[in-house]
Amino acid sequence: MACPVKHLQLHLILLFALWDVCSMINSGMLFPRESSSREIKELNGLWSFRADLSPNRNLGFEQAEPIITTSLLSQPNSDPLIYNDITQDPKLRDFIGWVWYDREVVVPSRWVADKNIRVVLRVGSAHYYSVVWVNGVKVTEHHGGHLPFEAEIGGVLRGDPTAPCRITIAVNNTLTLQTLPPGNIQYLNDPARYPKGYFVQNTYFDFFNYAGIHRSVLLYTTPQTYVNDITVVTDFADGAIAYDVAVSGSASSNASLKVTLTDGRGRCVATATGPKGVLKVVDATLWWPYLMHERPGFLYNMEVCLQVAGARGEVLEDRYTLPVGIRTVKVTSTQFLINNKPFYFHGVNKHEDSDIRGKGFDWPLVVKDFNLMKWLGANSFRTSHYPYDEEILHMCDRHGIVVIDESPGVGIRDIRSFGNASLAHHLDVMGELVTRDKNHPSVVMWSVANEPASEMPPAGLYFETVIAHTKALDPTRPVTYVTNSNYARDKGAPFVDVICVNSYLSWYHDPGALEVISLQLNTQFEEWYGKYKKPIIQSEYGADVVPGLHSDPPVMFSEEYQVMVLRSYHEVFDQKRKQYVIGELIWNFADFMTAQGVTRVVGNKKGIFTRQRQPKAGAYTLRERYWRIANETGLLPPWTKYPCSQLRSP
Ligand code: BDP
Repeated sequence: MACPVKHLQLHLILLFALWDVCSMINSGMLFPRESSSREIKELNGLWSFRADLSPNRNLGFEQAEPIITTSLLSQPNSDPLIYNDITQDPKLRDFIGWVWYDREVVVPSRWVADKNIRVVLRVGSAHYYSVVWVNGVKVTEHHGGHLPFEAEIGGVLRGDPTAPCRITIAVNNTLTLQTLPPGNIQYLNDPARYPKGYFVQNTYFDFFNYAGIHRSVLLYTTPQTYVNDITVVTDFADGAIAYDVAVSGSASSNASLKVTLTDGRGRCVATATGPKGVLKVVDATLWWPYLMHERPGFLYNMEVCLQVAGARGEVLEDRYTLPVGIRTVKVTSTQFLINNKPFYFHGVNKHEDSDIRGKGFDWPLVVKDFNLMKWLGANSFRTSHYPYDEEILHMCDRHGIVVIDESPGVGIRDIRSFGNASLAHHLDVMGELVTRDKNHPSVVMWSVANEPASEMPPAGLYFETVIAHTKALDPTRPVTYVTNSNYARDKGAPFVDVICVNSYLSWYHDPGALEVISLQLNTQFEEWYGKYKKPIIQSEYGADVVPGLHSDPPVMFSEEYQVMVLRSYHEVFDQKRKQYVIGELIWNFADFMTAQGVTRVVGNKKGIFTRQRQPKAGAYTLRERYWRIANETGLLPPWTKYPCSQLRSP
């Protein structure tokens, strides 16, 4: 008789082998963590800053290559790293082109003197195209915001150990039809209407294109032979964690590896040796989503200890600890399963966005947002419309908040953005995203794009390729993109695992006509399911509200209207979630800044919270609903049982 546990373990190993064969990534992007062999020096705070306002926007390069002279920075502002909303200068708020950051850093002399130390400069994200120099030597460049990039700079520092370490980063926010997201620069040449050289940047998304350095810049160290990457695949059925450690450095072929798994109390629960193996946890505690289990977000710590013999026979060590959650994800034609139990997404779409900071990372904001999501009874969110800071994913892992991890592929709407150059870049970006986020248990699905023109002829092959590539990079997670195309004409839908549909009934379509929602939403679901027989998430729906605006009967932009839109959608969700609708994500968690336009009153107001994170009436409607759904599942732990009757809209 076949043993189911053995069968599952074999399945896991096969899956992992597949990952191995398919993986096209050689270099890892492990989140920087301190350990007995690794140190971190954060470079946050004030940097010298200057935008290149010269007519051709190229003065910095003309003056600076290869050594950055100080002339461009001769009147440095002392600005935080995102500049758009901290300035009083409208030219800088809407600036397009190169900006320059520069800073002298004190590097511990030991890092330079000890040749066994690698010194790595890491930029968490800079938008969009960046070039980095250390002491005038170009060390790296990177295309794309929202994802990290790094460079080993020990060699440069050792070149002249007496020189201070001067880091210069040039960042250009110009978008083209081949960038992700795409955009284009349009010159307006009518001399009667525009000054000479006047141009605008057009984008096909509404959020403000915050520029500059968005996330942490830091230096960290590793030994010369080091743990470069770790991949884990877990199986809930037999508590198995299959791991694969990539080692880099001159002595990598002689490295020995020990892997130790500890539980929350630091007790060792499994060990293994060698770069690849399987850790077996007896009576494993699984990773569960928030509101699905009394112990959501349980994480083990997997410590990898690498040892090599040094030149004098001494033992050189690298240690890296990865948090690991044991869980599986599976999609059927009607369900989304986590650990083989049906999971219903009742959550939000977010933006990294707040007053003054724009998209700049901010811990108090992150914590506030998690408190609000838990208050709301939200169990999930989509990282609309780009990868979020890794610290946010760590929070999701710990709190059991489920994530649909989206690439910056938003607004692929021009046919020229479906060409080979765009496709090649999209594949690279998916590689960077999967490399960075593959080990997060909270990440349950990849979204490769938002609202592309997926009815255009090249979209079929384009999305077939991007999705196949993503699945090859990670065979363990479903892949989707978010569509607002017509079900009959969408060319990418045959390749997704889950259909994610956005619709704005009674808003962008039939504005003001609340009575059409029920019929049209029913039709939407039946058409998509009828054609594809795949589970569906309502990945966006909502209505703008100017907070404090009231109207009865409800009219657009009033608090009452948003509530009515939500309720009308919810009635249909309640019928369809018994069948094949597996989730609902409100657009949006909070109001956010947009480009200026006639449909935006200082930003997009579809938040159920204001930009300052205060609830609108819609937040209470959603809160009542989400807790009711959580209570209904019967899986809610007793300590979280929420007295729905006491939840009332104000
Ligand atoms: C959707 C987009 C989202 C917008 C939203 C809106 O996916 O990014 O913010 O419309 O206009 O189509 O509010």
